[in-house]
Amino acid sequence: MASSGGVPAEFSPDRVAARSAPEAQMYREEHEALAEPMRSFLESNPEVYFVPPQRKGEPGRWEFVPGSYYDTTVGDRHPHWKDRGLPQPSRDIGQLRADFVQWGFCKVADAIRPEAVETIRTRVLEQAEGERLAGIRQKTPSGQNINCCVNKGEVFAKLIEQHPDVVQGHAVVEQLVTEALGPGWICTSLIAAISNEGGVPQALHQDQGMWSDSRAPQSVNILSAITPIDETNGGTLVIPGSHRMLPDAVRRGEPVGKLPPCINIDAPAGCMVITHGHLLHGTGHNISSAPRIVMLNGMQKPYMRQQENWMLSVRPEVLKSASPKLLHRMGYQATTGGATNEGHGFGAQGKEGELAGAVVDFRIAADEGRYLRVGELSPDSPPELLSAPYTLREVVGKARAWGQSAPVGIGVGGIGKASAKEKASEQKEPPLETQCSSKL
Ligand SMILES: O=C(O)CCC(=O)C(=O)O
Ligand SMILES: [Fe+2]
Repeated sequence: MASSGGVPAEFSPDRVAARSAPEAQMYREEHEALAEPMRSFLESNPEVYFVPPQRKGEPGRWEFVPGSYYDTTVGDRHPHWKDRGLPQPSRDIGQLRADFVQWGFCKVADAIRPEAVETIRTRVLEQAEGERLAGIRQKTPSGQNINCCVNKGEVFAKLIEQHPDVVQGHAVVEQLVTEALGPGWICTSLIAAISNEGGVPQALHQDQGMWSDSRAPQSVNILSAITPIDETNGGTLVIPGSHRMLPDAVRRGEPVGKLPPCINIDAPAGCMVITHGHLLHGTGHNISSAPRIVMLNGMQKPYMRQQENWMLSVRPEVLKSASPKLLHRMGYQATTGGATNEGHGFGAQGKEGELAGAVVDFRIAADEGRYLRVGELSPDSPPELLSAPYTLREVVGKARAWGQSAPVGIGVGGIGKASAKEKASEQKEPPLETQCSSKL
């Protein structure tokens, strides 16, 4: 049976819609289950709700409802929490690990060097004012966010890569993140979250809504206190232990019940608070007159899409001076299953500095207006098209010159031949010659 234009009637959009009622759809229960555990959490905990942001021209005017989730204090002063051993700032990796597993967060004391804290604080405040004057301020219900910080000061690039010049506690922090996420983790974004006087509290949320039944997280957030934070200036609200309570309910197939109350996290400047992706949290409200600054630096599994689209947004100068570690962290290393570019990156493991998966040269070529992509080719293509200086050739040639693999079958001709020096210092990785499309 044929309909208009000879297209079989089964393919007509109306016919498809008529046969795709919700009951007919496959995997429906699983997709609907994505509303959980937040739906039952909100039903069972009515003191948690979305606080409508202030209206324009009425900063500071919102209805404070006593007894709500944000009407709270820090753990040490909270009647429910004060004697329960909530995380304290620590440099002891054993203690930090135990805190993270039990409570869903830990506080790495003195993780950032004091001089770097000061540089970040000054830079964030200047940037905030600059963006306001430029008319591009990114307002939030709590105050103001500075996005894509990597473009806005060298100190931020070093914060993302946890360079020892900035993050003196990097060994502890990176070890904990690696245990939480497994090897190969990358960064999702670096944002400065400023909470200003009168801002509203953020809705409680999980940063990781996916894999809602997992024990280990797929993402963690590193919240760096740049000003001291506490209950007076919007210290991050959290429900300690919620990173276990919510997934437990999902695994049991039961609704989430009544949860314990929120606290405000308190932390001195320079402390890094690492949070589990399933932990319920949100910005608190600031009743002090000074801005509160927390750097939000999420880390995640390498196969998840990143929050910041660093492939497009990073400034060329930042990319050119980026360390292999920073490039990796921003997702510029393909993993065979992700971020390959015109096929370059198949066979790569997503490691730092691995030329077989390095995609930054494509971006730099694009910036310089010389990215030549492979288009339609055929046996009838003119010779100049067949021998064109495709950027793919250049990138693959560079990887091969260093003894690293490239997609099977790509001839690199004379382009990218190794220099004697390069040959002498070949990388230690064994060449990967297989083309595999399933590895993440
Ligand atoms: O500002 C904070 O304290 C936390 C912000 C946050 O959790 C978020 O924006 O996802
Ligand atoms: Fe968050």
